[in-house]
Amino acid sequence: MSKKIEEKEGITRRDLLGGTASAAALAGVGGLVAGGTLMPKNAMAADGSNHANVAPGDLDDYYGFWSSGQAGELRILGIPSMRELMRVPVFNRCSASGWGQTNESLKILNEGLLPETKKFLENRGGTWDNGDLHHPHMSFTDGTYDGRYLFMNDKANTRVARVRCDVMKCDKIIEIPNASDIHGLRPQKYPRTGYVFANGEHRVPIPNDGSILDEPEKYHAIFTAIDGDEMEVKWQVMVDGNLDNCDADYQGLYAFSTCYNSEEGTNLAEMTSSEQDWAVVFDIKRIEAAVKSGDFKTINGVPVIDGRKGSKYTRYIPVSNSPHGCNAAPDGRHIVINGKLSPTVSVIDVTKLPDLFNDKIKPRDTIVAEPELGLGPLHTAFDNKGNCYTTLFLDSQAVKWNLNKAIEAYQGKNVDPILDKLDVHYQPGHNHTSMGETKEADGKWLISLNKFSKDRYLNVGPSKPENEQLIDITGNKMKLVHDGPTYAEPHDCIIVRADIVNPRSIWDPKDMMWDEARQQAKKDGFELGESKIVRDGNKVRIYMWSIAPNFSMEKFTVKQGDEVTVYVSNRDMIDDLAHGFTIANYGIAMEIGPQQTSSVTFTADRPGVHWFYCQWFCHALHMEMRGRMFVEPA
Ligand code: CUK
Ligand code: CUA
Repeated sequence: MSKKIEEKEGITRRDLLGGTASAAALAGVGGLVAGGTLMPKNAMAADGSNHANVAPGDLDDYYGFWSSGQAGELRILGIPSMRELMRVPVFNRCSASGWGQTNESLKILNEGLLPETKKFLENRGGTWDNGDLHHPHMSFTDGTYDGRYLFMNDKANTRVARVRCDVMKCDKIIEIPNASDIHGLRPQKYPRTGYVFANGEHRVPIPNDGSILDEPEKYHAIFTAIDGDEMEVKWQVMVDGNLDNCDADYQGLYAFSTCYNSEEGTNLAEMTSSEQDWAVVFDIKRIEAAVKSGDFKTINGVPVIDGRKGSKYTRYIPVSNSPHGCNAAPDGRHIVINGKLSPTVSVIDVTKLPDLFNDKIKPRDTIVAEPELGLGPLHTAFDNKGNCYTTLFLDSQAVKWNLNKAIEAYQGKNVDPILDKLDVHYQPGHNHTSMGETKEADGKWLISLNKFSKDRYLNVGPSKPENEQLIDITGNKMKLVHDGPTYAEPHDCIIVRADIVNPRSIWDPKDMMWDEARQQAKKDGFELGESKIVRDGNKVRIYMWSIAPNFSMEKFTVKQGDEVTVYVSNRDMIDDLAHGFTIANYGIAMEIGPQQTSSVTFTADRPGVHWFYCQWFCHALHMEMRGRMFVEPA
């Protein structure tokens, strides 16, 4: 917080702006624009009566991209207001948008599944409708976010998804072969993404065909490198132990994973029995050379490199029992491994890794600091001043500590690296700072994603929201400024400067998302966007357009038993003018954004009159925006 502002007793952003914020007005206030430097006093009130410091109509400084855990979607928040701006369905089924029902979304959901999964799903509706999305991360170019894509994992069904940042919709989902239950996920930071690294957390027998149960030595964990442009698995590395979280360096040379089960046990007692586990380091250049030279086994079509102990492709750095978070510092040099069951974090210096891989030093020689921070360190975030912020799950605290001081203390100097501790409410998992996983970390905001809210909100019954707290980190002491409840269960988030993210306002009508619809219309002899009915045996294709408040057809007729595909092209060109298409008592609903085409296929097995209507409020005559499907009895 700026001193100048503090001195002006009682001044608020609204006072400064006369109630409506504008960039021009802000520019006059000595450059105190960016979040954190201009904090109205009432935003800091503990009673939560003010919704942080973004006035109605004013825009946030940052996009927050949030996971939703077992809810399966991606969420977009504005930071610092913590306003939820959008939900992007990814691994879940969405009633509002038709994700999981439209032909366009089903193609994305299903085409990247492995053959045996497709077979498994045949009698289960054909598609997964759940997922467990933990880690959303943006694509990088040269060590910072580039606004192209967001990548995210599905721990429940072993998938990796990509969201296009130009339209904020998922465009690719792939299932990862050989691995089981993708957890840690990070994009390559340098030179660009490039690879997306993904950890298969749970060890399973390979092949997992039912011939092996209690022979843990035949279980394996798999580290995967995916090409983020093609969304294809490029190579995998088989490792000892399991894999938890991961990160990449700023040089494009190494990737890192934490391992919490070096014991390779299959139950809790076995998994936590030894004093030490490890962080695995992957030598990307050596692995790429191995892929070229053929030093791998092809399993399910993917080159799998043996990176178990003794391999030249990996090194295992011992750290205390059951480490969890893995975070590369924006100084480009240090990787923080978070202790979880140990009160310490271990700091790896990446400049020592070439010597480690050439066997000139021992694995532990790469550790340059190991400060004791408190109980249950899970994840660490960074500012632009060499400070780190670590969540303490068991202590319910955020701890701020200085990296250089921690290194000095490890060298034997009598310095305390801990600068501040702040109570959070309660039991934090991930945290994140504004731009904190890039070289452009700016030290403005810290988010603490707390697993329990307990008494922080009105009681809503036995199921309670999580609690996400916004902390101002511009001063020496951390300042809690906002509580935000969220539904199940955001593990992780990133906070991206708003100028990096530039989505379109309306779709390009030529977007590839509905290319199959376009090709089908062409085969049927016209351009998508026209209003036509095409009968092709017992297949009927209804092509309609919508312009508020009309569908191009008041009614259409099909026969009972027909396979019907309805294509709706929204020809409105107005910002925010989405239409919907719902068929009553047929379980059909989808969204059609401005200039978008959406389609849905179903069997017309219920005779009679069925109203279809627009379910996205679009016009004063929105209620009247409807028509009839008549299904003639067979
Ligand atoms: S994990 Cu959830 S608190 Cu899946 Cu990133 Cu650490
Ligand atoms: Cu169109 Cu509501």
